[in-house]
Amino acid sequence: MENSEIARILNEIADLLEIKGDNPFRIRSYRNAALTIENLPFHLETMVREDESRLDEIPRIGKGLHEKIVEIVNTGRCRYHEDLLKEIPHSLLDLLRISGLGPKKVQTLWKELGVTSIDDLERVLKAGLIKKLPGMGAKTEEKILRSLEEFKKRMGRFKLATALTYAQALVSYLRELDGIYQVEPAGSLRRRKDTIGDIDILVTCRKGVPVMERFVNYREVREVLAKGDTKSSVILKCGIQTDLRVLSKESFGAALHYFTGSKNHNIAIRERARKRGLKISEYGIFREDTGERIGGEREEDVFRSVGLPFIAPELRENRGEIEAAEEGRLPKLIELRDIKGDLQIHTRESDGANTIEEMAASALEMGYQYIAITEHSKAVSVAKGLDEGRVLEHMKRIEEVDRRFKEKGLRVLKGIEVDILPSGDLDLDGEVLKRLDIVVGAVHSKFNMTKEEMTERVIRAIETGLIDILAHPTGRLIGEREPYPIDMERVMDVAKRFGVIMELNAYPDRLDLNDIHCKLAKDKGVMVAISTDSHNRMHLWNMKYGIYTARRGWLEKEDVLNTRSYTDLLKVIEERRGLPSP
Ligand code: DGT
Ligand code: CA
Ligand code: CA
Ligand code: ZN
Repeated sequence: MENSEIARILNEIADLLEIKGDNPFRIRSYRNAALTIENLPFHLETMVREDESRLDEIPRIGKGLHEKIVEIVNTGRCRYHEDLLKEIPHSLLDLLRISGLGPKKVQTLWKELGVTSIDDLERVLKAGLIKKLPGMGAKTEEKILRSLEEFKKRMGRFKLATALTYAQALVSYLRELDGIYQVEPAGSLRRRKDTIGDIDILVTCRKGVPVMERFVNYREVREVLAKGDTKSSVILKCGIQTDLRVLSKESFGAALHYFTGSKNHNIAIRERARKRGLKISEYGIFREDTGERIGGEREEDVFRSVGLPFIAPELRENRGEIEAAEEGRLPKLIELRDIKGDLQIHTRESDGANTIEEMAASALEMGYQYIAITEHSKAVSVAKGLDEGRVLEHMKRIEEVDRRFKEKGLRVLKGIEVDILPSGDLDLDGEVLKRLDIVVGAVHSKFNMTKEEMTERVIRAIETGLIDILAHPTGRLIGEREPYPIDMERVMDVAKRFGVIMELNAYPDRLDLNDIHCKLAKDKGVMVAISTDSHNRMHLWNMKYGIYTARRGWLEKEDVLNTRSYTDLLKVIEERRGLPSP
């Protein structure tokens, strides 16, 4: 059983308890545990089977949860979860995915109007019944209607991290079969897009039938949509559709290229082929006149046949990569191993789960040269944000840890994630901010401003000259909250003048900057910092998702701040702070 499957059950328990109006602390503990488990860098089931007691090493998992996790791992189910589902219809949970519909409202809709599904909701919205409910009104109805539209647009797409986890587990499962040669995920997953519609897997093998048999009998399969000799489709328990195709060895490369996409990239490559008297399909590369096959076993064949070097899957969006390849100016894309440190990390002092020492120790294990500890500031009171006094106290603790880790090769920087208030003022005194090694600024409130207001707000913050890095610049939460409207071009122009670095937040729900914004930053000569925004040790491993997005945004090692050595990093910050003041 995958970690994400365990996390899904725990999250559903939290949802169900919320609809019931249960104890908020209990609900939180289920949510926290789910979040932690989803982000574990190892397979929880294996660990539990080896040594159950090691569960206690994982932060935020108490005794009650401990038992439930063991039950889920051992039996694949959880009785508590099933009992809750006897009281509350499962389809009610979908309603919670609609923004503006909290558990209280869902409960009211259910009890008062008998709404138990999205379809029901649409029906009562059309009939105008919601505004008549106690505590709802026309405004609420309007808002729910808009959220519903948004929900329907994004429905059926999954976060990259979720899809990758499931795909990788499925690939290893398939690889165990005798007579299977190649197994490659293709599609948007291979391009590392931030959301994934479905998983496409390509296989070559001695015989197709046993592969298909193994595929449809995978323990994570919920439903078999189609089962054939060369193509099968299933829906996994998590809801992701997965297509498996069996290919001949001679056309594997051509098929890998075709099914990797994107569609627009494919169309452009085929057009290029046509001009050269060639025909490229998922079966191979052929001469148009004679029909003679000239390649297709390897993906490189496709590019070579149209006179191009290999183009990395992440770039294949027809956003200029073919022209760049033609002119020999493809970027040398950044890799995970180029990263030397992490510049957004929370600890227990605000809303993180681990101590400074614990985060430092994990960073050291990862081979980093530095990390920055960046707690929230006081405006984010739910996250126990720090006021000036606590910042100064915390700085001493960071210095103390830094002293101990220095000789081991890791530097711990004194940072903060200071709130950008709606006015554009910063949440902490400038004199205090100046004493920190690194200041990360971020918007965490009042997302409903107009584009002009939000742009002004962020620009004002940059113009204080006190911010080194602008964190998660659009505030999006994938599948949950749209980015707030903001004029990114203007923000980056001002950032450039002030030497401010844009963050690519690598947390799987954020990936913010997105790929297009990364490219924009590069084109404008604005540097990017890839940070995990870690709230516990395990989150440090999310760096890879940031790298994927950076690669989709054409970023090279030089474009990214935290590929710099410790001394060079300090130089960049120092230079920025030395720029002529506003
Ligand atoms: P997704 O699943 O929505 O996240 O996005 P993709 O890119 O994985 O799209 P999918 O699964 O529909 O198809 C996989 C690849 O197959 C796609 O990237 C390119 C190729 N493909 C699919 N349909 C067409 C088509 O009509 N024309 C061309 N040229 N290629 C196509
Ligand atoms: Ca796909
Ligand atoms: Ca597909
Ligand atoms: Zn933040």
